[in-house]
Amino acid sequence: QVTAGIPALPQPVKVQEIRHSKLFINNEWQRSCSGRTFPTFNPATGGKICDVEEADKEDVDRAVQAAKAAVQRGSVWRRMDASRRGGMLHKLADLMERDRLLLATLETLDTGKPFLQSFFVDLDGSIKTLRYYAGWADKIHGKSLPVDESFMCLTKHEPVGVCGAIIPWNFPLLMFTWKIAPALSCGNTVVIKPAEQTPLTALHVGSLIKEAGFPPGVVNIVPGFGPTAGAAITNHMDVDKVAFTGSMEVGQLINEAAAKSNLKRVTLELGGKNPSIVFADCNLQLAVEETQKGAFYNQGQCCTAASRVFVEESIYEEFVRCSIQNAKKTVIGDPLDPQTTQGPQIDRLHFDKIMDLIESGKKEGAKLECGGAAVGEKSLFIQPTIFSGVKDHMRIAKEEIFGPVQCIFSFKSQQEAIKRANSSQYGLVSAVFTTSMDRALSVSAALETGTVWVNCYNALHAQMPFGGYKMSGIGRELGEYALAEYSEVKAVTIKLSETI
Ligand code: TXE
Repeated sequence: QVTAGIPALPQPVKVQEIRHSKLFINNEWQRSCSGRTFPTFNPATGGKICDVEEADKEDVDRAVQAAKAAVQRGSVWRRMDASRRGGMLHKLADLMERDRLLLATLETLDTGKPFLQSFFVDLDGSIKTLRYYAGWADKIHGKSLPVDESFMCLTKHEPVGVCGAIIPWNFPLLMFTWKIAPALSCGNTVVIKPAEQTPLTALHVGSLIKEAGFPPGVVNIVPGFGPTAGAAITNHMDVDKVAFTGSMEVGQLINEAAAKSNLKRVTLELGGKNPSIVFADCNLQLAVEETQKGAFYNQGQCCTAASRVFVEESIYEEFVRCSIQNAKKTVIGDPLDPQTTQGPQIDRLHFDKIMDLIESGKKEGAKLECGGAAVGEKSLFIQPTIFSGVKDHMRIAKEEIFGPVQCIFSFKSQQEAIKRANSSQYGLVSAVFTTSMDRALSVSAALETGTVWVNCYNALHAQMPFGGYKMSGIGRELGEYALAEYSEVKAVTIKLSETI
């Protein structure tokens, strides 16, 4: 539909009933062994969307058995041509495109994120990730190596086996595809646990996985809670690798459980307290908009959130003033309304954590420039909040807030800004705003983070590796780098009887 040359915006669909709420094991919809279910809620209204079957240890055992059988030597999946594996990932991407409006609607219902963001960011990123790894499937290969003496030496890249995945609620579909796409491209099988707050899009994609023709057991989806279903995956002796996105504390538990069980391979994508450094020679409007997008995107619930914005002293006041103006453009409301740019926080527990940190900012002496309170009495919406005059020792300067809160600091010298930016246990992403390419290059070389954005923010691409330095994680997702996390390297050394 096109009105006066402007294409109509995509619209959410009416969801009459949730079709998939059971465990997806061996390409079948199964009840949980315990018979237990748990509710999932719409954070915008507080209403229950539906009950979902709750996986526990026994269900995870069933899923792992299915995944193990599907990846064993001689299985259909193991013997399948690599190019066909890639074709199936493309097919899955096609089906997600077909169901894009429904998936975007479900994502918004379950998370509260604005519909257009679900449609244009989460769905777009998920589909592109699947296509990117579809292309890799028949290009994953080893090398032949020139060793000393008369040997023929080559390496082969083989699947790791059964890959466990545990994902969070802030980007349910995107995290689902970031995990399954490289795993399947490399020929592994997967047991994945969505976050207990947001199981719905993963389960819908389960139905698409079956429709795309993946053999039974290749992907198994076990909605449930962390200490039960999640821990069963990390402790399992037949899970060969676990990939996790979530909090640093749970990341530590997972690494420990992996070490104590079967030394399964571990990749972790944890939190951040991400610095942006804004120099006086920057394009000010661009820096204001990008850092604020970084701080407020997805209600601030991003591991990449621009949570520490260091601004050079000479432009500090103007930067704060423009940031306040920019924050006023935020449209808080029903996330299904395409005009809305900010929805509710994910749940009451998380809402309370954010409000507690906002209070701590006020108490510890940061200057509240705008926001700082909830919207309405019972809802989970929080006003976009800006603190200026933030000092490095304050809680809001050190702890991951994961809410729509921007903290602005001032700095005098480049050296000082770099030192303060790096003085964090985290090292996920950072950003630099300057029109000097020379400065951009030297500052990005000095920042201890897995990603550095120059004059942009949240610019993520399937081709680019993503992951953290220090306590922000282990390993890399996306790009060619992620293939190494889902492959074992086999070195084959052949003695030659003579060298010609
Ligand atoms: O995370 P958890 P929560 C940060 C953010 C947020 C805080 C808490 O600061 O405020 O973490 O959020 C599963 N064994 N991030 O409580 O608990 C859980 O079921 C195995 C950063 O939601 O880490 C879910 O599937 N699994 C972040 C997943 O871990 C366990 C995204 C994440 O939940 C488990 C989300 C256990 N013992 C929160 N306990 C990011 N990096 O983007 C929980 N889980």
